[in-house]
Amino acid sequence: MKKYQFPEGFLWGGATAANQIEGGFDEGNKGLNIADVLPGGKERYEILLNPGFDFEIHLDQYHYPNHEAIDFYHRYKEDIALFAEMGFKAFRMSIAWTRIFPNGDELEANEEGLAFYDRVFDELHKHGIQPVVTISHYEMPLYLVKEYGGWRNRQVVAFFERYIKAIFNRYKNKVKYWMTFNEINSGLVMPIQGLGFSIQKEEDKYKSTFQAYHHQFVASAIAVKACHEIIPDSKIGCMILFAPVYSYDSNPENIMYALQEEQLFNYYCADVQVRGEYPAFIKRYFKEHNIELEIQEGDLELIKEGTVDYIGFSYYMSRTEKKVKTDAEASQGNLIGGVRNPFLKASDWGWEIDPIGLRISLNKLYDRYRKPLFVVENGLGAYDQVEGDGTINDDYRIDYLRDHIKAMGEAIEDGVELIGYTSWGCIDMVSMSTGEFSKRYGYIYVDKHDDGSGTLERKKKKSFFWYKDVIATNGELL
Ligand code: BGP
Repeated sequence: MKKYQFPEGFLWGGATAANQIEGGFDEGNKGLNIADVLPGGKERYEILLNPGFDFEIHLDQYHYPNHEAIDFYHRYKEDIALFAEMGFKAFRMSIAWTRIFPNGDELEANEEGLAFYDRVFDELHKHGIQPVVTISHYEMPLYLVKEYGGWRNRQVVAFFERYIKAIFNRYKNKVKYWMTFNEINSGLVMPIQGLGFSIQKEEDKYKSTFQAYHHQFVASAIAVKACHEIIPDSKIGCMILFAPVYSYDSNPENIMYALQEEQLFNYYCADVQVRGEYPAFIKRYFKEHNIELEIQEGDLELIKEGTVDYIGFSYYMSRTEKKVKTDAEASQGNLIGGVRNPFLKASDWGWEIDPIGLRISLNKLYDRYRKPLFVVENGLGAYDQVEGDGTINDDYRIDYLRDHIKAMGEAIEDGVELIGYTSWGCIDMVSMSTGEFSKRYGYIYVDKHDDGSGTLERKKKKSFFWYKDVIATNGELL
């Protein structure tokens, strides 16, 4: 059996997001954020893809899974001890902006929120685990969405700056790895999550989306510069949802189409954040969609100065494209579109499983940018079964992860600089796209169900012991 060589100090671990694990949605003076008002189940999917939700809480109508989530807010010690038992070197988590600035536009940070993350970071360090912190993971203060229109409004940049300076100053001795916006490019398909839009008017959809992006790019550059100033020994990255785009066949029309989709979805944001300038291809796109950005004096210089140190990205699937496609060919459940790839199997949610696609992604990103890469999300959402004896035999998850880790090993041999792997959902949590608990990713099972019932008890799955061995042998024992 082939043995893979992962670099010394490789950051093995797991990844989470505040709104999907913490719960305690109204504790510690926390304000409401977008995730707090998204219902679970089918409604959520519709809302994500068809913005127009009124963002009010309808307690009598909907179940809000993020309100209690898996109660990490109260159980973080127990959970971190389990991560430590697996040997985690790194734990990716996010800070909820609304714990620090409940409405988003206050002048002073909320001490109770700051103190909560102090406790979490201290607990991680106690176990020798490096926190890797996402500054904004699919949530922003609801107040900023309703009163200011989310990232469409330039004023939000200043509020964000206040937020990041508060957390950099507070945690400068505790957090060395940072990331700005989670899956920043996903706002192209899910503007609610990524850009904080509520109602998108069809007529100004393009303009407002790309204007909001411009504001995020400025905010990201401000964050990078501030991070380097306040925490000189830190590394701050971007976070891209990367899904390599394949042409369905060798028809040049389809190859060109796949290339354009790849440019827009995979590279548009990354080019700005990594190279510090708008890519050449976007000029034509803007012209064809009548987009004229409002760019303030100094913005482009700032973007040039605020380039990231590494590229964090999530990888779940590839995408296969065809210029003209019928509904029957469309891939099922794949949030980012495309047609079904006849060579690939898919998860129960229609996400196509393609480990070679991860090797391809790593090669593409490294060829283009020559910056260290960090796989900060990857994993299999599956239905798990607790057996009569209490065991959870998730061999399908082990197979999935093993194949993807091997693909990373191959990419390292290809010459790619890869610094870490934090698989998604190291502990079961609320699913982002379905708002349900039954789509599980964890090495740790949480007794919590789609209707909100469950004891919240944690149980180790078979994959827990497998991943522990992988980490202990630095990827040799797969
Ligand atoms: C990514 C998000 C995560 C996450 C993961 C799995 O897009 O960054 O927040 O949840 O996907 O998605 P899901 O939970 O919908 O299966």
